[in-house]
Amino acid sequence: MNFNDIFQNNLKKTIKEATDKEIYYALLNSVKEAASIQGGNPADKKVYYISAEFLIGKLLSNNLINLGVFDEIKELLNANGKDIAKIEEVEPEPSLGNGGLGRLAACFLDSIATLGINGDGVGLNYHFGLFKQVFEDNKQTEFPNPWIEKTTWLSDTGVSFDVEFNNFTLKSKMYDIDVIGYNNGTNKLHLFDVTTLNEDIVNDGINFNKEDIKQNLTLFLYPDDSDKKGELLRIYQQYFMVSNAAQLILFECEQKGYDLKDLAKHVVVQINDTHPSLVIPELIRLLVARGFDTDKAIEIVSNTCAYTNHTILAEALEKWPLSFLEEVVAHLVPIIKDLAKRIEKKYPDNKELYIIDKNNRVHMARMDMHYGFSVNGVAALHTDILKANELNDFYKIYPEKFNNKTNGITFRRWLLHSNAELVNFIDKHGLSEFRKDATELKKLAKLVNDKEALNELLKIKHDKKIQLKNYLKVVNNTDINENSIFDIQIKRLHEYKRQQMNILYIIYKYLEIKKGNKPSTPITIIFGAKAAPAYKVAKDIIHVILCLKKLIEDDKEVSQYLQVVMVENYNVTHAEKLIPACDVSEQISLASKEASGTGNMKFMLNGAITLGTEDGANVEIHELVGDDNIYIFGKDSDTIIDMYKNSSYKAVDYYINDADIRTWLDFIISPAMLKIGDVELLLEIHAELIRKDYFMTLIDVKDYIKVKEEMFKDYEDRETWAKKMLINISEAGYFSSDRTIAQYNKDIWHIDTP
Ligand code: 26V
Repeated sequence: MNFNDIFQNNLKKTIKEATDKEIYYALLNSVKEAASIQGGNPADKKVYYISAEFLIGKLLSNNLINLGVFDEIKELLNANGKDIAKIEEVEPEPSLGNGGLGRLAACFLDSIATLGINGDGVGLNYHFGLFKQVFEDNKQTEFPNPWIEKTTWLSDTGVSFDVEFNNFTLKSKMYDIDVIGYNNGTNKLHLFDVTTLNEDIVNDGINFNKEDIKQNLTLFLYPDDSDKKGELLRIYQQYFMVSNAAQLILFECEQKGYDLKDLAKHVVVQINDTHPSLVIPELIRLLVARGFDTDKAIEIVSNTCAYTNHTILAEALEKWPLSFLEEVVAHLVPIIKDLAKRIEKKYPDNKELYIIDKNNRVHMARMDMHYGFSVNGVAALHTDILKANELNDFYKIYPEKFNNKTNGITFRRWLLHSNAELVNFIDKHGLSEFRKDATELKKLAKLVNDKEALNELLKIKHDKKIQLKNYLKVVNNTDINENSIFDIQIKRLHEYKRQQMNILYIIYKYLEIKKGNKPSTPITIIFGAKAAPAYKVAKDIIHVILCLKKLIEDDKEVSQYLQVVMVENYNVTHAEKLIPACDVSEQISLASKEASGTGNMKFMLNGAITLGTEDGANVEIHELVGDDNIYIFGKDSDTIIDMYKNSSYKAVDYYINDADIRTWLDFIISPAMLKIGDVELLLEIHAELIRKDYFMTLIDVKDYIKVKEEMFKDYEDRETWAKKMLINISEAGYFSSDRTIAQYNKDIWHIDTP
């Protein structure tokens, strides 16, 4: 196959004559053609990775990289006066995920295909994604984020299933996106849609009639579920997703002539968080409909399904009222009740194991653990906490089901694509094998005393900072100082991630500069985060950040030394520019609450140094790089878990007893801030932090500021800092999602690879 020929054929005119858009569409069509020529990853067994989210990002460049033709095409375009970066800009980015969970699913698909594993993703084709974030009046507003154009990565497969709800049946349409393995076969991401969708029912931002299921089902990911109608819509979405998945699985098995009694020999279903959990009763229902008795159907399904847990936060573990399920999919309810009864009979004395609780809520995770063969957490600490606390009752009865799979990231996107300069450096030092075996990066450590190499690393970082500066000018209308320290916190906005603690640092620093204590090197603190539309406190935190940004911008005395940036509509594309330019990676969650984090891995791989708590995968980063190459602060997870048990944290005590903390908090409602911001919102967040602070910002804030200041001081010794960068890059190989997926396959999936 000659990709170049395919491309010229699709373009139908010379590159010089074509517009960037025409080139993009021609490349897109060429990639699809090449992928179909390349074929799949055949095996007797197949994994179906079912997920409500796949945060795939733009696809063009990554597909070219995985096909092995990126450099060739880049040069060809160059020779004809075109710039691949400009072509990339034409591509719309789908926002089919909230954050880490959805991006992980995308990294996993890349690695599954790359390792030659037979495996497809299954999800929903949300036309408007999560939402597009726009800042107005220092606040987040939400708009639809359409991404499906006439020429699109989606291919209509012609496959369709009927999905039955109580009062109507919906016809699905299956679209596929190619998932091209790096130098390997092509798998599929199947995105299901309804034939009756109507985009025009969206009015005024992201509002629409939540009850009009036929027309709204695949409009948005996680539409606001702060009321009953929203919750019901989520159940409609989830059932639609899993019923299609289950029908597809059985259809493919029957097509291949497999005996469904051996389903578990041919299929493994990976349930990504609890959103796809209804696949368990749905598969049982379909098997019973095909003549299996219930016991046998349950046994088959239990040997087929595996569950991944992504959070210990109780409020994020789904528990649907049985009455809601009755309203949407009554035909699943007898099966769920039967599954629940069996457990009640077996373990009558432990209500914590019950699938249906005394309030008639169905605990989805519990169903997964009882009727699946594997339960995994996503980082070592997270899995340990699940075993010892949240899921301890289950661990006691099913120790053999529990396993850890520390998350990973695809190096194709987060290194090869986003940091060609660093790739060059690695190649130059003879380590190009890292493409096949990421642990090859360890050998970079040999350069730790090589001044020239260390200077090269610093130069690369500086170049990436200039690139980011230029990028933010265009996309965010912001001018940043490339000679400042880039301190970056990019992740969904949630109180447990403690963006508010970073805010308190900014206030502290602002006041220090006002007092005349200027930093040796200016500091740029960059945020990127979307807040769930109904999550009030998160939106208030964004408001504070934007107000502080304005306050500092307008203060010439301070703004030369401290700048605050909030990147609008943070997404994968922005991340690809931000991460390579970062010096300080903010990973400051309340210990025990961040299951893993994956941004932390991307930053490390690109030579940023972590400032973090002993939480999630930070713990493993710490172990790998050692004390000298990471900055750890704050209370550990054991202490925090105990404090929750004893309800011993009282934010107000910190406010009363610590004058510094009081000063920083009160700054939020100072006249200068009230002049810029919304008085009500600022008062609200101020009160929240003093009265409640559920995620204990104040317990760690002083240690955080102390360690952050040490870190900035250490930044001044450029050579020592460059050594830290080098060690971080060299130890990042462990976090390749190829390693993670190889472990999933070895321990859970057992699929033969070439
Ligand atoms: C979601 C929500 C939504 C409603 C408000 C409260 C709340 C709290 C937490 C969550 C998280 C849901 C699951 C999730 O996204 N987990 C993330 O999964 C990543 C991939 O494994 C992991 O790196 C992150 O640490 C974890 O938060």
